[in-house]
Amino acid sequence: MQKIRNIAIIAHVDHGKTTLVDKMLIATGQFADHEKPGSLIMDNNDLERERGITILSKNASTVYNGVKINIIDTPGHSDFGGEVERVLNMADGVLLLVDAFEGPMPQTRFVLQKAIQLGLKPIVVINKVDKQNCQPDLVQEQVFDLMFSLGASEEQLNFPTIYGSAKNGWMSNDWQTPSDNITPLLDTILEYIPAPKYNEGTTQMLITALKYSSYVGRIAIGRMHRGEIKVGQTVVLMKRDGSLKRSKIKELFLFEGLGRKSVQSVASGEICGLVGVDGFDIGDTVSDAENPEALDPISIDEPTMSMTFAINDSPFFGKEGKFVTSRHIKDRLKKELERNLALKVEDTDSADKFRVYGRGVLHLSVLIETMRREGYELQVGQPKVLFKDIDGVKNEPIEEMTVDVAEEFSGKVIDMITTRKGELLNMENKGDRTILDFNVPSRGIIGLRTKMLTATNGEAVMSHRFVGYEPFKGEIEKRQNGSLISMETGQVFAYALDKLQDRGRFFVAPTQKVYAGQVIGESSKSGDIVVNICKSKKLTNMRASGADDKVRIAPPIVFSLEEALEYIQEDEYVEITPKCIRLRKIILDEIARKREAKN
Ligand SMILES: Nc1nc2c(ncn2[C@@H]2O[C@H](COP(=O)(O)OP(=O)(O)OP(=O)(O)O)[C@@H](O)[C@H]2O)c(=O)[nH]1
Ligand SMILES: [Mg+2]
Repeated sequence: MQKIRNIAIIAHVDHGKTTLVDKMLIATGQFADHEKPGSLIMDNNDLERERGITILSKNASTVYNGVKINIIDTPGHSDFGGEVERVLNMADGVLLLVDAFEGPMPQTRFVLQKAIQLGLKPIVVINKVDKQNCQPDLVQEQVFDLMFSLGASEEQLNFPTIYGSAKNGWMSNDWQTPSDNITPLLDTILEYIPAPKYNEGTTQMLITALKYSSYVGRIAIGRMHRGEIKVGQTVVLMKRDGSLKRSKIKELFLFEGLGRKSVQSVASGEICGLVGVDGFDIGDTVSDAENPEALDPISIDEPTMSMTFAINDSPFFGKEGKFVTSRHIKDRLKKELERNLALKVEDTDSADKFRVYGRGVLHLSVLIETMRREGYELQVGQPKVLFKDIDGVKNEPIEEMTVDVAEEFSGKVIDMITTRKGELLNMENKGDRTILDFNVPSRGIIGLRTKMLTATNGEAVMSHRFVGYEPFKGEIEKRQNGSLISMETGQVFAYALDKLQDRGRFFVAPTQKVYAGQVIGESSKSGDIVVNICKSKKLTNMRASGADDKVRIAPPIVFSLEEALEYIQEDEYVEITPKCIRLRKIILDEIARKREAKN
């Protein structure tokens, strides 16, 4: 028996996975609490820190009571569900975290189902018991029922439950007797999660993840399934398409703390990184050179959504970005394909446009945001869900959605979702909150979040995940309000804005530069209107100077990238530069646009 435990931390988004991993690393001396940055140690890239979510799964390890614990932190957002499914292949057990107030949510069900199917042993952690009005016992029962309904084995159903508050740094066997440490959880891991089995035989490893290093390039990450692997060994890479490639292992890594440790050999059961296996993809098997044997390939998630990525051809192009040509964008997308498994890119009939397929708005917007930080300029079209033809019938992706909202708003929420072809499945009261479960077409979810927050005073918490394809549910009414479009290229004048306040809500502020055809606001009526926002007060009428300063203008609406992507209409683009996010009509010229609309 090796002194190792391989665990993955899984949960719905925000239920506290990374906070707990951080606490495990601190409790076992990998990190002193005072060394901790303001944000989570494990969420270590800029986007993760800014958004407070995990985007990429990560490996870390620590040692407790002489046992090495390999920990895989996973993202909770449903766009990254495919990645969670894959990395579970490296684990023998999971910590299933569930928020003691929210209980099991759509993504809890998804990740738990995958863990159960793989036969992993679960430890249930009811987290956030410090929250007011939480119901740890009820949530524990719900998790049991969920596991039962997902077909868990007798052994899996015999899971231990630990209660606690990752944030406050304690775990306990009983939520009513808080402790001041997480030892009860660490002890349970050693006791309950089995040590990995040593499989006798020739070398076999499934590549389940990859990491980039500026020194050594792409590192293949996976769990040694059988036998051993050594530096200098010749191996065969078995690709998913059946082809074979010989290569030599240049370097081997184990995970140690938050970093990597170079080693000479790795035995079955360990999670490791390989350097030297050229041209690998996730899902390939690294195998013995004489007796190549492939492991079962892992499922690769199909894209559910697509967007057009185009070069920036707005009148303001190239003012802020370093990379603006179609060559730049094409090369960058190609590079991304090497590491972003759920992504697909297709050429279009225009050399300046690409169709990019992904797992959802967040998945694609993370790529766009990364590109803009690297200095790219581009334009992106409205996200489109992918329909499927099944037996001659048009089918569309359907998602299960849970909305948690104050009781008084539940009517509004139901109304909003049913107009988007959603179907109410269940409604439950929890204190003064109502929990609503729906099935909704993915189409109906695009753009819903902002609307719902506005309708519920920012109260509603919604989450959703893809469940499958169903016959098309019929047209959904489009956004009611038209766009306010700038007539001219120039500077926004406070005077003009003031005069136009009753036309709708604006996305621009005085002194900002705009161009003709730019979408500068949302009309209070349906149908687009072109307005002149660059008009100053006629000089001849100007009596007192500074009259412009006195106007009272509502502050502009500022969209995040995701909001902008979900907001635009079919004939609009989001223009993205390192400094700006602008909305625009694809056809800037008013007459040309009208002619096109007629056709
Ligand atoms: N009240 C309370 N808040 C907690 C607790 N644990 C974590 N949080 C908070 O919950 C939020 C989300 O925590 P994370 O650790 O980022 O959650 P996560 O599950 O890793 O989220 P994703 O990786 O994005 O799915 C943060 O604001 C934490 O401070 C807890 O025990 N009690
Ligand atoms: Mg996290």
